[in-house]
Amino acid sequence: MTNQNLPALAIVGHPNKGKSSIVSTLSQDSSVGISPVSGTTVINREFPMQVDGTTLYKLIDTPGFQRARAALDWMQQHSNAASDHRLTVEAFVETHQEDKKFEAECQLLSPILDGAGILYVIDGSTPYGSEYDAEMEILRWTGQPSMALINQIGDGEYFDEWQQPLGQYFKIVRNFDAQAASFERQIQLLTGFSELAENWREPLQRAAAILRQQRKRQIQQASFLISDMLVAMSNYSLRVPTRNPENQEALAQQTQRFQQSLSAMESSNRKEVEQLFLYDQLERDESEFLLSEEDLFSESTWSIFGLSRDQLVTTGIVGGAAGGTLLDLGSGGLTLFLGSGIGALVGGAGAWFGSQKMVKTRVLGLPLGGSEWVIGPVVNPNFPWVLLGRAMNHLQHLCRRTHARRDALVLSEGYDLMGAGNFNLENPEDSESTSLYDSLEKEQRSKLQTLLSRISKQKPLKESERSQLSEIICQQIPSWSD
Ligand SMILES: Nc1nc2c(ncn2[C@@H]2O[C@H](COP(=O)(O)OP(=O)(O)OP(=O)(O)O)[C@@H](O)[C@H]2O)c(=O)[nH]1
Ligand SMILES: [Mg+2]
Repeated sequence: MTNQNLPALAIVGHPNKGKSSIVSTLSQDSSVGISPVSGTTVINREFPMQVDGTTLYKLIDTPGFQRARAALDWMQQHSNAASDHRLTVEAFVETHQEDKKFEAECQLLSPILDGAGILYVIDGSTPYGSEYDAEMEILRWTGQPSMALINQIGDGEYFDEWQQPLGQYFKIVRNFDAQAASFERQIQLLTGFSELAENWREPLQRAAAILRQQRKRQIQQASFLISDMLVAMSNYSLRVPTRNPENQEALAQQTQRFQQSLSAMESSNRKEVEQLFLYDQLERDESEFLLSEEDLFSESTWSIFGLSRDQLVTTGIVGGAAGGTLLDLGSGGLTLFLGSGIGALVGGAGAWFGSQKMVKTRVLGLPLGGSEWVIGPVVNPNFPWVLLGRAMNHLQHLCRRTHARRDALVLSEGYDLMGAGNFNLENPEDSESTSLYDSLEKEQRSKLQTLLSRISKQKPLKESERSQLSEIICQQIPSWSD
Protein backbone atom coordinates (compact mmCIF):
# COMPACT_ATOMS: atom_id res chain seq x y z
CA MET A 1 0.00 0.00 0.00
CA THR A 2 1.44 3.39 -0.91
CA ASN A 3 1.67 6.20 1.57
CA GLN A 4 -0.95 8.62 0.27
CA ASN A 5 0.84 11.60 1.76
CA LEU A 6 4.15 10.87 0.11
CA PRO A 7 3.87 12.53 -3.28
CA ALA A 8 4.58 10.08 -6.09
CA LEU A 9 4.85 11.25 -9.67
CA ALA A 10 4.80 8.89 -12.62
CA ILE A 11 6.61 10.28 -15.65
CA VAL A 12 4.80 9.01 -18.72
CA GLY A 13 4.55 9.64 -22.45
CA HIS A 14 5.68 8.41 -25.85
CA PRO A 15 8.93 6.42 -26.01
CA ASN A 16 12.13 8.43 -26.25
CA LYS A 17 10.76 11.83 -25.29
CA GLY A 18 12.96 12.45 -22.29
CA LYS A 19 10.92 10.81 -19.51
CA SER A 20 13.94 9.25 -17.85
CA SER A 21 15.84 12.51 -18.27
CA ILE A 22 13.18 14.35 -16.31
CA VAL A 23 13.29 11.66 -13.61
CA SER A 24 17.05 12.08 -13.43
CA THR A 25 16.85 15.86 -13.08
CA LEU A 26 14.08 15.86 -10.49
CA SER A 27 15.64 13.10 -8.38
CA GLN A 28 19.18 14.52 -8.76
CA ASP A 29 20.24 11.00 -9.62
CA SER A 30 22.72 10.36 -12.43
CA SER A 31 22.12 6.60 -12.36
CA VAL A 32 18.81 6.81 -14.25
CA GLY A 33 19.08 5.00 -17.60
CA ILE A 34 18.96 7.51 -20.45
CA SER A 35 19.74 6.77 -24.09
CA PRO A 36 18.88 7.85 -27.63
CA VAL A 37 17.55 4.35 -28.29
CA SER A 38 13.77 4.25 -28.16
CA GLY A 39 12.40 1.80 -25.59
CA THR A 40 15.27 2.12 -23.12
CA THR A 41 13.01 1.98 -20.09
CA VAL A 42 11.06 -1.29 -20.14
CA ILE A 43 9.97 -1.64 -16.55
CA ASN A 44 9.01 0.90 -13.92
CA ARG A 45 11.66 2.06 -11.54
CA GLU A 46 11.19 4.29 -8.52
CA PHE A 47 13.63 7.05 -7.64
CA PRO A 48 13.11 8.65 -4.25
CA MET A 49 14.27 12.23 -3.75
CA GLN A 50 15.90 12.09 -0.35
CA VAL A 51 17.48 14.81 1.72
CA ASP A 52 19.14 13.85 5.00
CA GLY A 53 17.54 10.42 4.90
CA THR A 54 14.00 11.75 4.49
CA THR A 55 12.14 11.00 1.28
CA LEU A 56 10.49 14.18 -0.01
CA TYR A 57 8.75 12.60 -2.99
CA LYS A 58 9.33 9.79 -5.38
CA LEU A 59 9.50 9.69 -9.12
CA ILE A 60 8.51 6.68 -11.13
CA ASP A 61 10.26 6.17 -14.43
CA THR A 62 8.04 4.22 -16.81
CA PRO A 63 8.25 2.74 -20.30
CA GLY A 64 6.63 4.75 -23.10
CA PHE A 65 3.16 3.94 -24.45
CA GLN A 66 3.38 1.30 -27.20
CA ARG A 67 -0.24 0.59 -28.12
CA ALA A 68 -2.26 3.45 -26.73
CA ARG A 69 -4.81 3.42 -29.58
CA ALA A 70 -5.61 -0.28 -29.16
CA ALA A 71 -5.72 0.06 -25.38
CA LEU A 72 -8.16 2.96 -25.61
CA ASP A 73 -10.31 1.00 -28.07
CA TRP A 74 -10.58 -1.82 -25.53
CA MET A 75 -11.48 0.65 -22.80
CA GLN A 76 -14.10 2.38 -24.90
CA GLN A 77 -15.70 -0.95 -25.71
CA HIS A 78 -15.85 -1.84 -22.03
CA SER A 79 -17.11 1.46 -20.71
CA ASN A 80 -20.71 2.57 -20.40
CA ALA A 81 -20.37 6.07 -18.99
CA ALA A 82 -17.80 8.61 -17.84
CA SER A 83 -18.43 7.54 -14.26
CA ASP A 84 -16.81 4.16 -14.86
CA HIS A 85 -13.71 5.39 -16.71
CA ARG A 86 -11.29 4.81 -13.88
CA LEU A 87 -12.75 1.38 -13.16
CA THR A 88 -12.41 0.56 -16.84
CA VAL A 89 -8.72 1.45 -16.82
CA GLU A 90 -8.31 -0.77 -13.75
CA ALA A 91 -10.14 -3.57 -15.52
CA PHE A 92 -7.89 -3.10 -18.54
CA VAL A 93 -4.72 -3.50 -16.48
CA GLU A 94 -6.12 -6.48 -14.60
CA THR A 95 -7.20 -8.22 -17.78
CA HIS A 96 -3.91 -7.61 -19.60
CA GLN A 97 -1.41 -8.24 -16.81
CA GLU A 98 0.01 -11.26 -18.65
CA ASP A 99 -0.54 -9.89 -22.14
CA LYS A 100 2.84 -9.09 -23.75
CA LYS A 101 1.10 -6.83 -26.23
CA PHE A 102 0.10 -4.33 -23.55
CA GLU A 103 3.09 -4.78 -21.28
CA ALA A 104 4.16 -1.13 -21.47
CA GLU A 105 0.62 0.17 -20.92
CA CYS A 106 0.10 -2.08 -17.88
CA GLN A 107 3.45 -1.04 -16.42
CA LEU A 108 2.94 2.66 -16.76
CA LEU A 109 -0.68 2.67 -15.65
CA SER A 110 -0.12 0.61 -12.48
CA PRO A 111 1.55 3.30 -10.34
CA ILE A 112 -1.03 5.84 -11.51
CA LEU A 113 -3.85 3.56 -10.44
CA ASP A 114 -1.97 3.14 -7.15
CA GLY A 115 -2.22 6.89 -6.60
CA ALA A 116 0.72 8.50 -8.41
CA GLY A 117 0.30 11.88 -10.04
CA ILE A 118 1.01 12.20 -13.75
CA LEU A 119 3.75 14.14 -15.50
CA TYR A 120 3.06 13.70 -19.19
CA VAL A 121 6.10 14.45 -21.31
CA ILE A 122 6.14 15.42 -24.97
CA ASP A 123 8.94 16.75 -27.14
CA GLY A 124 8.22 20.27 -28.31
CA SER A 125 10.79 19.97 -31.08
CA THR A 126 8.63 17.47 -32.96
CA PRO A 127 5.12 18.20 -34.25
CA TYR A 128 1.88 17.17 -32.56
CA GLY A 129 0.03 14.21 -34.11
CA SER A 130 -3.30 12.62 -33.32
CA GLU A 131 -1.57 9.45 -32.09
CA TYR A 132 -0.94 11.31 -28.85
CA ASP A 133 -4.67 11.79 -28.24
CA ALA A 134 -5.18 8.19 -27.18
CA GLU A 135 -2.39 8.48 -24.59
CA MET A 136 -3.79 11.68 -23.15
CA GLU A 137 -7.32 10.30 -23.14
CA ILE A 138 -6.29 7.17 -21.24
CA LEU A 139 -4.46 9.29 -18.68
CA ARG A 140 -7.53 11.49 -18.27
CA TRP A 141 -9.64 8.40 -17.65
CA THR A 142 -7.54 7.55 -14.61
CA GLY A 143 -8.73 10.77 -12.96
CA GLN A 144 -5.33 11.36 -11.32
CA PRO A 145 -3.87 14.88 -11.00
CA SER A 146 -1.75 15.62 -14.02
CA MET A 147 0.54 18.14 -15.64
CA ALA A 148 1.98 18.25 -19.16
CA LEU A 149 5.64 19.02 -19.71
CA ILE A 150 7.01 20.18 -23.03
CA ASN A 151 10.60 19.00 -23.26
CA GLN A 152 12.98 20.15 -25.98
CA ILE A 153 15.18 17.45 -27.49
CA GLY A 154 15.95 18.76 -30.97
CA ASP A 155 15.96 22.10 -32.74
CA GLY A 156 12.39 22.13 -34.07
CA GLU A 157 9.89 24.56 -32.57
CA TYR A 158 6.37 23.23 -32.30
CA PHE A 159 5.58 24.65 -28.90
CA ASP A 160 2.61 26.70 -30.09
CA GLU A 161 1.16 23.80 -32.00
CA TRP A 162 1.17 21.68 -28.83
CA GLN A 163 -0.51 24.21 -26.57
CA GLN A 164 -4.02 23.60 -27.82
CA PRO A 165 -4.20 19.79 -27.68
CA LEU A 166 -2.33 19.64 -24.37
CA GLY A 167 -4.54 22.37 -22.94
CA GLN A 168 -7.60 20.22 -23.61
CA TYR A 169 -6.32 17.40 -21.44
CA PHE A 170 -4.17 19.12 -18.81
CA LYS A 171 -4.84 22.02 -16.44
CA ILE A 172 -1.18 22.91 -16.33
CA VAL A 173 1.14 22.86 -19.33
CA ARG A 174 4.76 23.82 -18.73
CA ASN A 175 7.89 24.11 -20.82
CA PHE A 176 10.44 22.02 -19.02
CA ASP A 177 13.75 21.29 -20.65
CA ALA A 178 14.92 18.05 -19.05
CA GLN A 179 18.60 18.78 -19.49
CA ALA A 180 18.72 22.52 -19.02
CA ALA A 181 15.95 23.24 -16.50
CA SER A 182 17.30 25.66 -13.92
CA PHE A 183 17.05 24.82 -10.26
CA GLU A 184 14.34 27.47 -9.87
CA ARG A 185 12.35 25.91 -12.71
CA GLN A 186 12.51 22.53 -11.00
CA ILE A 187 11.16 24.03 -7.80
CA GLN A 188 8.36 25.72 -9.74
CA LEU A 189 7.35 22.38 -11.16
CA LEU A 190 6.93 20.95 -7.67
CA THR A 191 5.01 23.93 -6.36
CA GLY A 192 2.88 23.92 -9.52
CA PHE A 193 1.95 20.31 -8.88
CA SER A 194 1.14 21.11 -5.26
CA GLU A 195 -1.78 23.16 -6.58
CA LEU A 196 -3.27 20.11 -8.27
CA ALA A 197 -3.50 17.65 -5.42
CA GLU A 198 -4.93 18.78 -2.10
CA ASN A 199 -3.25 16.10 0.03
CA TRP A 200 0.15 16.84 -1.51
CA ARG A 201 0.05 20.59 -1.18
CA GLU A 202 1.81 20.65 2.15
CA PRO A 203 4.38 17.87 1.46
CA LEU A 204 5.31 19.29 -1.94
CA GLN A 205 5.69 22.81 -0.64
CA ARG A 206 7.79 21.50 2.19
CA ALA A 207 9.85 19.53 -0.33
CA ALA A 208 10.46 22.74 -2.29
CA ALA A 209 11.59 24.54 0.87
CA ILE A 210 13.90 21.68 1.86
CA LEU A 211 15.43 21.54 -1.62
CA ARG A 212 16.11 25.26 -1.45
CA GLN A 213 17.83 24.82 1.90
CA GLN A 214 19.80 21.90 0.54
CA ARG A 215 20.96 24.00 -2.37
CA LYS A 216 21.99 26.82 -0.10
CA ARG A 217 23.89 24.40 2.10
CA GLN A 218 25.63 22.80 -0.88
CA ILE A 219 26.82 26.20 -2.05
CA GLN A 220 27.91 27.16 1.44
CA GLN A 221 29.85 23.93 1.97
CA ALA A 222 31.43 24.37 -1.45
CA SER A 223 32.50 27.88 -0.50
CA PHE A 224 34.26 26.54 2.60
CA LEU A 225 35.96 23.82 0.60
CA ILE A 226 37.14 26.47 -1.83
CA SER A 227 38.39 28.77 0.94
CA ASP A 228 40.33 25.92 2.50
CA MET A 229 41.79 24.99 -0.86
CA LEU A 230 43.02 28.57 -1.40
CA VAL A 231 44.83 28.41 1.93
CA ALA A 232 46.25 24.93 1.37
CA MET A 233 47.47 25.68 -2.14
CA SER A 234 48.94 29.02 -1.20
CA ASN A 235 50.87 27.44 1.67
CA TYR A 236 52.07 24.43 -0.23
CA SER A 237 55.76 23.82 -0.67
CA LEU A 238 57.79 20.83 -1.76
CA ARG A 239 61.03 19.83 -0.02
CA VAL A 240 63.47 17.74 -2.05
CA PRO A 241 66.90 16.63 -0.77
CA THR A 242 69.61 17.23 -3.36
CA ARG A 243 73.33 16.53 -3.68
CA ASN A 244 73.73 19.11 -6.35
CA PRO A 245 71.64 22.19 -5.62
CA GLU A 246 73.12 23.93 -8.66
CA ASN A 247 71.61 21.45 -11.10
CA GLN A 248 69.04 23.65 -12.86
CA GLU A 249 67.63 20.84 -14.96
CA ALA A 250 66.83 18.73 -11.92
CA LEU A 251 65.37 21.77 -10.19
CA ALA A 252 63.14 22.45 -13.19
CA GLN A 253 61.89 18.87 -12.99
CA GLN A 254 61.08 19.23 -9.33
CA THR A 255 59.35 22.53 -9.99
CA GLN A 256 57.17 20.73 -12.48
CA ARG A 257 56.34 18.16 -9.81
CA PHE A 258 55.44 21.02 -7.52
CA GLN A 259 53.04 22.39 -10.14
CA GLN A 260 51.51 18.97 -10.70
CA SER A 261 50.85 18.62 -6.99
CA LEU A 262 49.06 21.95 -7.00
CA SER A 263 46.98 20.87 -9.99
CA ALA A 264 46.11 17.66 -8.18
CA MET A 265 44.97 19.65 -5.14
CA GLU A 266 42.72 21.74 -7.33
CA SER A 267 41.37 18.69 -9.08
CA SER A 268 40.56 16.91 -5.84
CA ASN A 269 38.79 20.03 -4.60
CA ARG A 270 36.63 19.99 -7.73
CA LYS A 271 35.76 16.36 -7.09
CA GLU A 272 34.72 17.11 -3.52
CA VAL A 273 32.56 20.00 -4.66
CA GLU A 274 30.95 17.80 -7.31
CA GLN A 275 30.13 15.21 -4.67
CA LEU A 276 28.37 17.85 -2.60
CA PHE A 277 26.08 18.38 -5.57
CA LEU A 278 25.52 14.62 -5.81
CA TYR A 279 27.70 14.08 -8.86
CA ASP A 280 29.79 11.02 -8.08
CA GLN A 281 31.25 10.06 -11.41
CA LEU A 282 31.28 13.31 -13.28
CA GLU A 283 33.63 13.30 -16.20
CA ARG A 284 35.41 16.61 -16.63
CA ASP A 285 36.82 17.89 -19.85
CA GLU A 286 39.69 20.12 -18.89
CA SER A 287 41.53 19.82 -22.14
CA GLU A 288 40.35 23.21 -23.37
CA PHE A 289 43.30 25.49 -23.61
CA LEU A 290 42.07 27.94 -21.06
CA LEU A 291 41.42 25.57 -18.26
CA SER A 292 43.51 22.47 -18.63
CA GLU A 293 45.17 21.04 -15.57
CA GLU A 294 48.60 21.88 -16.88
CA ASP A 295 47.84 25.49 -17.51
CA LEU A 296 47.08 26.50 -14.00
CA PHE A 297 50.25 28.47 -14.51
CA SER A 298 49.71 29.55 -18.08
CA GLU A 299 49.51 33.22 -18.91
CA SER A 300 46.08 32.96 -20.48
CA THR A 301 44.56 31.37 -17.41
CA TRP A 302 46.22 33.97 -15.25
CA SER A 303 45.02 36.88 -17.29
CA ILE A 304 41.46 35.62 -17.35
CA PHE A 305 41.09 34.68 -13.72
CA GLY A 306 43.65 36.86 -12.07
CA LEU A 307 43.78 40.60 -11.70
CA SER A 308 44.90 42.69 -14.60
CA ARG A 309 47.98 44.84 -14.22
CA ASP A 310 45.74 47.86 -13.69
CA GLN A 311 43.80 46.10 -11.00
CA LEU A 312 46.99 45.02 -9.32
CA VAL A 313 48.12 48.63 -9.29
CA THR A 314 44.73 49.89 -8.09
CA THR A 315 44.67 47.46 -5.21
CA GLY A 316 48.18 48.37 -4.27
CA ILE A 317 49.46 44.84 -4.80
CA VAL A 318 52.14 46.15 -7.12
CA GLY A 319 53.52 49.63 -6.94
CA GLY A 320 52.09 52.32 -9.23
CA ALA A 321 55.60 53.24 -10.35
CA ALA A 322 55.90 49.94 -12.19
CA GLY A 323 52.94 50.99 -14.30
CA GLY A 324 54.91 53.40 -16.41
CA THR A 325 57.34 50.80 -17.59
CA LEU A 326 54.69 48.30 -18.58
CA LEU A 327 52.61 48.13 -21.68
CA ASP A 328 49.42 49.97 -20.92
CA LEU A 329 46.55 47.58 -21.29
CA GLY A 330 43.88 50.10 -20.46
CA SER A 331 41.09 49.48 -18.00
CA GLY A 332 39.26 46.85 -20.04
CA GLY A 333 41.09 44.11 -18.20
CA LEU A 334 39.84 40.76 -19.25
CA THR A 335 37.96 41.73 -22.38
CA LEU A 336 40.83 43.70 -23.73
CA PHE A 337 43.31 40.96 -23.05
CA LEU A 338 41.37 38.50 -25.13
CA GLY A 339 40.24 40.99 -27.69
CA SER A 340 43.81 41.87 -28.46
CA GLY A 341 44.67 38.31 -29.38
CA ILE A 342 47.29 36.01 -28.05
CA GLY A 343 50.23 37.96 -29.42
CA ALA A 344 49.34 41.08 -27.48
CA LEU A 345 48.46 38.92 -24.54
CA VAL A 346 51.86 37.37 -24.38
CA GLY A 347 53.67 40.65 -24.93
CA GLY A 348 51.55 42.59 -22.49
CA ALA A 349 50.81 40.01 -19.89
CA GLY A 350 54.33 38.67 -19.98
CA ALA A 351 55.58 42.02 -18.89
CA TRP A 352 53.62 42.11 -15.71
CA PHE A 353 53.83 38.42 -14.99
CA GLY A 354 57.54 38.83 -15.25
CA SER A 355 57.48 41.72 -12.86
CA GLN A 356 56.11 39.48 -10.17
CA LYS A 357 57.96 36.62 -8.62
CA MET A 358 55.94 33.47 -9.04
CA VAL A 359 57.36 30.80 -6.79
CA LYS A 360 59.75 31.16 -3.92
CA THR A 361 62.54 28.61 -4.17
CA ARG A 362 65.30 28.19 -1.61
CA VAL A 363 68.24 25.90 -0.95
CA LEU A 364 68.68 24.82 2.64
CA GLY A 365 71.54 22.97 4.23
CA LEU A 366 70.57 19.74 5.99
CA PRO A 367 71.82 19.03 9.53
CA LEU A 368 73.44 15.75 8.46
CA GLY A 369 75.07 17.17 5.36
CA GLY A 370 73.78 17.75 1.85
CA SER A 371 71.09 20.24 0.92
CA GLU A 372 67.48 20.40 0.02
CA TRP A 373 65.41 22.50 -2.30
CA VAL A 374 62.33 24.08 -0.86
CA ILE A 375 60.11 24.81 -3.82
CA GLY A 376 57.18 27.03 -3.05
CA PRO A 377 55.02 28.44 -1.84
CA VAL A 378 53.65 30.43 -4.74
CA VAL A 379 54.16 34.02 -3.68
CA ASN A 380 52.61 35.83 -6.61
CA PRO A 381 49.74 37.89 -5.12
CA ASN A 382 47.57 37.04 -8.10
CA PHE A 383 47.62 33.32 -7.28
CA PRO A 384 44.62 33.20 -4.89
CA TRP A 385 42.62 35.33 -7.34
CA VAL A 386 43.34 32.87 -10.12
CA LEU A 387 42.41 29.91 -7.94
CA LEU A 388 39.24 31.55 -6.72
CA GLY A 389 38.16 32.55 -10.23
CA ARG A 390 38.71 29.03 -11.50
CA ALA A 391 36.90 27.45 -8.56
CA MET A 392 33.92 29.77 -8.93
CA ASN A 393 33.74 29.06 -12.64
CA HIS A 394 33.57 25.35 -11.83
CA LEU A 395 30.94 25.93 -9.15
CA GLN A 396 28.88 27.98 -11.57
CA HIS A 397 28.88 25.15 -14.10
CA LEU A 398 27.71 22.71 -11.43
CA CYS A 399 24.90 24.99 -10.28
CA ARG A 400 23.62 25.20 -13.83
CA ARG A 401 23.92 21.54 -14.64
CA THR A 402 21.24 18.87 -14.27
CA HIS A 403 21.73 15.19 -13.50
CA ALA A 404 20.11 14.31 -16.84
CA ARG A 405 23.24 15.36 -18.67
CA ARG A 406 25.60 12.55 -19.47
CA ASP A 407 28.23 14.53 -21.36
CA ALA A 408 31.48 15.69 -19.81
CA LEU A 409 31.57 18.93 -17.89
CA VAL A 410 33.39 21.34 -20.17
CA LEU A 411 34.68 24.10 -17.99
CA SER A 412 35.45 26.64 -20.65
CA GLU A 413 32.13 26.29 -22.41
CA GLY A 414 29.89 29.33 -22.16
CA TYR A 415 32.32 30.82 -19.75
CA ASP A 416 30.65 33.59 -17.87
CA LEU A 417 32.53 34.20 -14.71
CA MET A 418 30.17 36.03 -12.45
CA GLY A 419 26.96 35.85 -14.41
CA ALA A 420 27.79 39.34 -15.60
CA GLY A 421 27.87 38.56 -19.29
CA ASN A 422 28.47 35.81 -21.75
CA PHE A 423 31.93 34.88 -22.63
CA ASN A 424 32.30 33.93 -26.24
CA LEU A 425 35.38 31.82 -26.79
CA GLU A 426 35.12 31.87 -30.57
CA ASN A 427 34.87 35.64 -30.70
CA PRO A 428 36.34 37.08 -27.54
CA GLU A 429 35.71 40.57 -28.92
CA ASP A 430 31.97 39.96 -28.61
CA SER A 431 32.23 39.02 -24.98
CA GLU A 432 30.89 41.19 -22.25
CA SER A 433 32.64 39.21 -19.61
CA THR A 434 33.57 40.76 -16.34
CA SER A 435 36.21 39.49 -14.02
CA LEU A 436 35.47 38.53 -10.45
CA TYR A 437 37.17 41.72 -9.39
CA ASP A 438 34.96 43.90 -11.59
CA SER A 439 31.75 42.20 -10.58
CA LEU A 440 32.21 42.89 -6.88
CA GLU A 441 30.87 45.88 -5.00
CA LYS A 442 33.58 48.22 -3.83
CA GLU A 443 33.31 47.22 -0.19
CA GLN A 444 33.34 43.50 -0.93
CA ARG A 445 36.20 43.98 -3.29
CA SER A 446 38.42 45.49 -0.65
CA LYS A 447 37.36 42.85 1.88
CA LEU A 448 38.25 40.13 -0.58
CA GLN A 449 41.49 41.85 -1.42
CA THR A 450 42.48 41.89 2.26
CA LEU A 451 41.61 38.22 2.71
CA LEU A 452 43.35 37.03 -0.44
CA SER A 453 46.36 39.09 0.35
CA ARG A 454 46.66 37.41 3.77
CA ILE A 455 46.35 34.05 2.07
CA SER A 456 48.97 34.97 -0.46
CA LYS A 457 51.37 35.87 2.34
CA GLN A 458 50.77 32.48 3.98
CA LYS A 459 49.14 34.04 6.99
CA PRO A 460 46.61 31.76 8.68
CA LEU A 461 42.94 32.73 8.31
CA LYS A 462 40.93 33.21 11.46
CA GLU A 463 37.60 31.41 11.59
CA SER A 464 35.81 34.75 11.13
CA GLU A 465 37.90 35.49 8.04
CA ARG A 466 37.18 32.07 6.61
CA SER A 467 33.46 32.80 7.08
CA GLN A 468 33.83 36.20 5.42
CA LEU A 469 35.48 34.62 2.41
CA SER A 470 32.78 31.97 2.20
CA GLU A 471 30.12 34.67 2.40
CA ILE A 472 31.61 36.63 -0.47
CA ILE A 473 31.66 33.47 -2.59
CA CYS A 474 28.05 32.62 -1.71
CA GLN A 475 26.87 36.13 -2.53
CA GLN A 476 28.00 35.64 -6.10
CA ILE A 477 25.91 32.52 -6.57
CA PRO A 478 22.15 33.25 -6.50
CA SER A 479 21.89 34.48 -10.05
CA TRP A 480 23.53 31.32 -11.33
CA SER A 481 20.63 29.22 -10.16
CA ASP A 482 18.00 31.05 -12.21
N1 LIG B 1 19.20 17.97 -26.12
C1 LIG B 1 18.36 17.35 -25.30
N2 LIG B 1 18.27 16.02 -25.36
C2 LIG B 1 17.41 15.42 -24.51
C3 LIG B 1 16.63 16.13 -23.58
N3 LIG B 1 15.87 15.25 -22.90
C4 LIG B 1 16.19 14.04 -23.38
N4 LIG B 1 17.10 14.14 -24.36
C5 LIG B 1 17.71 13.03 -25.12
O1 LIG B 1 16.67 12.26 -25.68
C6 LIG B 1 16.99 10.87 -25.63
C7 LIG B 1 15.90 10.11 -24.91
O2 LIG B 1 15.90 10.49 -23.55
P1 LIG B 1 15.33 9.54 -22.41
O3 LIG B 1 15.28 10.34 -21.16
O4 LIG B 1 16.07 8.24 -22.37
O5 LIG B 1 13.85 9.31 -22.98
P2 LIG B 1 12.73 8.33 -22.49
O6 LIG B 1 11.44 8.98 -22.80
O7 LIG B 1 12.95 7.89 -21.10
O8 LIG B 1 12.95 7.11 -23.49
P3 LIG B 1 12.43 5.60 -23.35
O9 LIG B 1 12.80 5.09 -22.01
O10 LIG B 1 13.18 4.91 -24.44
O11 LIG B 1 10.98 5.63 -23.60
C8 LIG B 1 18.34 10.78 -24.93
O12 LIG B 1 19.35 10.69 -25.92
C9 LIG B 1 18.44 12.09 -24.19
O13 LIG B 1 19.78 12.49 -23.99
C10 LIG B 1 16.77 17.56 -23.54
O14 LIG B 1 16.15 18.26 -22.75
N5 LIG B 1 17.65 18.11 -24.42
MG1 LIG C 1 13.29 6.03 -20.33
